[in-house]
Amino acid sequence: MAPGTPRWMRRMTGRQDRRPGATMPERSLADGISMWGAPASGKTTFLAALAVALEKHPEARWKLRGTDLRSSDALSDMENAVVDRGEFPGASTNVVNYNWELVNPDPRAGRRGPLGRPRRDRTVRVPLHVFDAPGEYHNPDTWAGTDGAQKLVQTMSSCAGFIFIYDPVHEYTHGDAYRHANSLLNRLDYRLGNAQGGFLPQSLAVCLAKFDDDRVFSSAKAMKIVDYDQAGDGSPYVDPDLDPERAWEFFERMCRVSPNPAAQELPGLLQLYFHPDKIKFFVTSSIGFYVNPDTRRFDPGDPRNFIREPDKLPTIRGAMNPVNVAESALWLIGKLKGSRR
Ligand SMILES: Nc1nc2c(ncn2[C@@H]2O[C@H](COP(=O)(O)OP(=O)(O)OP(=O)(O)O)[C@@H](O)[C@H]2O)c(=O)[nH]1
Ligand SMILES: [Mg+2]
Repeated sequence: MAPGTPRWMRRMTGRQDRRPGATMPERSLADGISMWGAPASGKTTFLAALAVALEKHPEARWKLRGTDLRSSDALSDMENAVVDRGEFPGASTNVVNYNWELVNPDPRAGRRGPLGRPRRDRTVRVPLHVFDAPGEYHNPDTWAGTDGAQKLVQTMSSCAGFIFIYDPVHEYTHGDAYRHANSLLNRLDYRLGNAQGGFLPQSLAVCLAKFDDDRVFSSAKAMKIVDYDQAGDGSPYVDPDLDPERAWEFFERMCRVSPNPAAQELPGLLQLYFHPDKIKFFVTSSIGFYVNPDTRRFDPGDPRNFIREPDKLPTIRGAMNPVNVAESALWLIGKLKGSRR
């Protein structure tokens, strides 16, 4: 600033602009992640599957734990419902937040080293603050009149990452994904869009959900992007590190199933708002495919892991075998660790 600048002007420039309508920098929630997606796209089921997915992760076994009693109880309730009783969560009715921590245990901690001294405890602990809201709160037609929905935009602004769930099965009948994304992105951009490069500062895991559904699975097979876990139970999966061009091509293809042509704009829209280094696409399923408990193998002739009967709520048929749930969450958490705002 020029040496002759009046003192009042110097004071102004160092401050946040608090005039109505000004873009306000949000207070950062460096370990905060918000779930985001249309109603019934599978956000809460994804969270319920997260602990199981982390425990089953073949390379790094992580434990998810609550850091307060409420969050700890919520975690066990969610896990018991999907794992023990085979129940899907009910539709969310308000914004809930969980204070969790990821723990990568160190079995050698405390053991005596070669010189007889106890080894250092190398347990890794990563704090995780998760928000889950009803998909309806992302609906611009209703959110303006709802306190909870308005607060959600504020909460999301302060989070460092989002898990965006795109559900092609729901989209096929409802065609509402674009609407739930576009208005929200505009609101977030209004608050935060003056970050470097003109992007939103958050990282985004784009999760195409319900890979286990026959139609999604067939489309992935038709695109030749499905692998099988030959070393394990033979279950299908899509490589989380699939060539990004092929990954986005699959996303685009799954957006074309929508009766609403606006859905085709969705991949481009997301790429416009998030920096290319901070966005990644995953093909996911929270429940995964059915694995025969006798043979412990996936049977291509009997892949479906849910039971849907007329006039009854759908239930989970066998063990939970989440696909790319841990992988997408760990990728996002890795991004947050590297970019504390
Ligand atoms: N096939 C299959 N269906 C799933 C999966 N996850 C969720 N579902 C189905 O999708 C429904 C909705 O899942 P929720 O997790 O409640 O969806 P949500 O996005 O939290 O919904 P709201 O809270 O209403 O916004 C469930 O009741 C299941 O029928 C999955 O991995 N595979
Ligand atoms: Mg929910």
